[in-house]
Amino acid sequence: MDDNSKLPDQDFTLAEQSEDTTSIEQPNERRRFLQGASLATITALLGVSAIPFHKNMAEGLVPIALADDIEGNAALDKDGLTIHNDRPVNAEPAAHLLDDRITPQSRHFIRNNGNPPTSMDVDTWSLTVDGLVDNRMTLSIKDLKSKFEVVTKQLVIECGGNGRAFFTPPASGNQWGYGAVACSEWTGVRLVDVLKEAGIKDNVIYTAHEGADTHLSGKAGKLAISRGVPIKKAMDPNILIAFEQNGKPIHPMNGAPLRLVVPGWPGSCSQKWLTRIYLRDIVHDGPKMTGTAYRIPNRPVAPGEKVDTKDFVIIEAMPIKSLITYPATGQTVNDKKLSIRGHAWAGDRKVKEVHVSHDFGATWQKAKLEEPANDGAWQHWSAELSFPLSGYYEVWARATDSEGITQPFAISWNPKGYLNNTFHRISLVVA
Ligand SMILES: Nc1nc2c(c(=O)[nH]1)N[C@H]1C(S)=C(S)[C@@H](COP(=O)(O)O)O[C@H]1N2
Ligand SMILES: [Mo]
Repeated sequence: MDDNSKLPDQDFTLAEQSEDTTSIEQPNERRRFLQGASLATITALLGVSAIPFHKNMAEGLVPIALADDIEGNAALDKDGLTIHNDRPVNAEPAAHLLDDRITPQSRHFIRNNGNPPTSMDVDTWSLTVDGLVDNRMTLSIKDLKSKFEVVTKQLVIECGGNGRAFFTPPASGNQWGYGAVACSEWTGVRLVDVLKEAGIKDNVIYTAHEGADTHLSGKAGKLAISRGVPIKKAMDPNILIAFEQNGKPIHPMNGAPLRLVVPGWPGSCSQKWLTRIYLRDIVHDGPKMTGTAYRIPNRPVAPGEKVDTKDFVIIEAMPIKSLITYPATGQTVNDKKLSIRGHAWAGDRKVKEVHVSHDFGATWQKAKLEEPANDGAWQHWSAELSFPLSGYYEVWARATDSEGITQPFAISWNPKGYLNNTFHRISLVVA
């Protein structure tokens, strides 16, 4: 496998992209080989006697059992996460490690753009709220707890680059598979309550967020990332300034002792180690708000096409997506009947339906779908499958949102590999 090969520099590279410290680990040649391989070769590589639904396999479809090269390594005290990078730390769990209804701290992915702060002291931490407000405020965590209503919600955080590993040609950045998503239970105060207390001036259009992490260059005063949301979005009562994760202090790598949680929008909006929120009368232009960072072309582009930055728009709500969290991909099962399950989520919308297929998408069966625990939480689904014969199968999941938008089989390419919400495919061998 050539999964350590480096991509040649791409000419859409822009200023903030050169700050990327990330590497490429894309198995391109192997993919091309597999796309051209015969049924006999594929069957032999899979080590099975048959692929019962092989007639449904589209030309060039790479069996997911051979396409996945995501392995589990231990990351910190996180549980079996794959490490993409150790400076800064970026790590994700395999899909089956996300089987819990509420994601444990130990399995919440880590996406760091800079160096985490060295001190995360809950007693001395302070949050400044300023910019275009009537009353500038500096609040301790104790102040937040005593001045505002404290609420607990299950909220999805998903990196805008989740699924980047599956783009061809590869997009630069962390090669996230399926696991840069989580739904922990967050306790904190509503952002809207804090902003209202500060008094929002009439000309405000955007928020701006700052955290205590430092830029990788070590330059004093240089921020690693500072993003914001339109003021209309900031009024969403599901956005929390959180100080607890799953009833415990927030994990140090997930933003202890204070972070924003903006469910349904790219994870980058959810500033960790939060120290400041200021209100602006322009679209915020902090690091990773401009250029190609967390932005996509305003039109479909050809794979590898060079796109002018003026044609990029900021990513807002994340698209409909689902995961199969049980069983793990690659399992051999002895039963011809199997219960499978997972989660689905839909940005600012709700999930209306989930369907599953065990015959490469020729037929689909409706899964049982639960209501979310609260707005901003993912929804759990389950289904019973029966397999007619022994051999290699793929199970695919596909969710549809409340506006009728369904996950696609393939997604149009974009330069930074954002918003990949194609079906989750797992492989199973029925003995
Ligand atoms: N201060 C700070 N906040 C941050 C980041 C960061 O690097 N620094 N990364 C952002 C990105 S890109 C994502 S996807 C989420 C990830 O949250 P997690 O690491 O808790 O999973 O945090 C966001 N908040
Ligand atoms: Mo992210």
